[in-house]
Amino acid sequence: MDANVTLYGFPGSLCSQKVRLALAEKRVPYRSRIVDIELRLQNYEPWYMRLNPRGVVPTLVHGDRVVTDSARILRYVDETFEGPPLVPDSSDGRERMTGWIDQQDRLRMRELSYASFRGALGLVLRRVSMPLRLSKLRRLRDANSDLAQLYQAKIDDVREWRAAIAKPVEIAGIRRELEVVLRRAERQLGECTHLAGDDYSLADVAWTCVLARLEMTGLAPSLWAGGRSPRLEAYYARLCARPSFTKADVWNAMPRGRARLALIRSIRAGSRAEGRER
Ligand SMILES: N[C@@H](CCC(=O)N[C@@H](CS)C(=O)NCC(=O)O)C(=O)O
Repeated sequence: MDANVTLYGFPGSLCSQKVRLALAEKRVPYRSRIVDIELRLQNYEPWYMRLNPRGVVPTLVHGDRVVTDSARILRYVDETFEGPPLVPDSSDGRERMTGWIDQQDRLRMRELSYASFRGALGLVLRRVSMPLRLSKLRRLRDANSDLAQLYQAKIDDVREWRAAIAKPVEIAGIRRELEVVLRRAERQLGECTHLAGDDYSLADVAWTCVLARLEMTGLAPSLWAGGRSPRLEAYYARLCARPSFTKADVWNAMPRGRARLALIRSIRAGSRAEGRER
């Protein structure tokens, strides 16, 4: 474990998974600090807002460098650390990679996920967690005048998030955008084995986590699995078979049984070893 690299993230967060996957692919040792974004909402605490002014995970701290935003962190990890290169050599490949990362970034996966989680968890996330988020943010805004603007921006962000997940039309729009991009990916995979070319790249890191999220939320069968997009399905199977998928603990299902208890304990403890028992 390298005390010089710390990843502030949350086990189930898609953006944190992207960064964990890139670190696993590059074989970078790091210290993991869990920021609970679901129950205790530690991402809204003043110490964390000072680190990541948008109040989101992940944040990578390397020495005295603080890097936020998962797409930027992916590039930083590739440029800074030794290990297999995750950016194509050719300018065409680099352009394709950037295109796929941007398309991933534009998808509103947070809104789609929260609208799609089923059962009691879904209800709690939609009905209970949103008012709690807003009341905590308002309280912290009023108590921390130096951060008031950041808190106000986060309140606006959470309001939009809450409004979006309550509007089926808006969620259907996000889903349609996703369908278009997935069809494009199916075509692309007819030309090369990975999204940016024949080598694995940061684009595949990002899309591994999106496809896993769609599997976890039960959306995969109606979007790309079950023979709908055979190339994408085979590609996803190859991504899941990479050792990094397990090492980085990319979630394609909710943890259950002992794994769930271990997860709750590690969230309480605030840090955890890399990887999760399945
Ligand atoms: N563009 C940012 C988005 C980060 C983001 O939305 N993170 C989510 C988890 S995947 C989060 O922290 N949500 C909690 C919140 O917004 O309160 C990135 O890629 O890092």
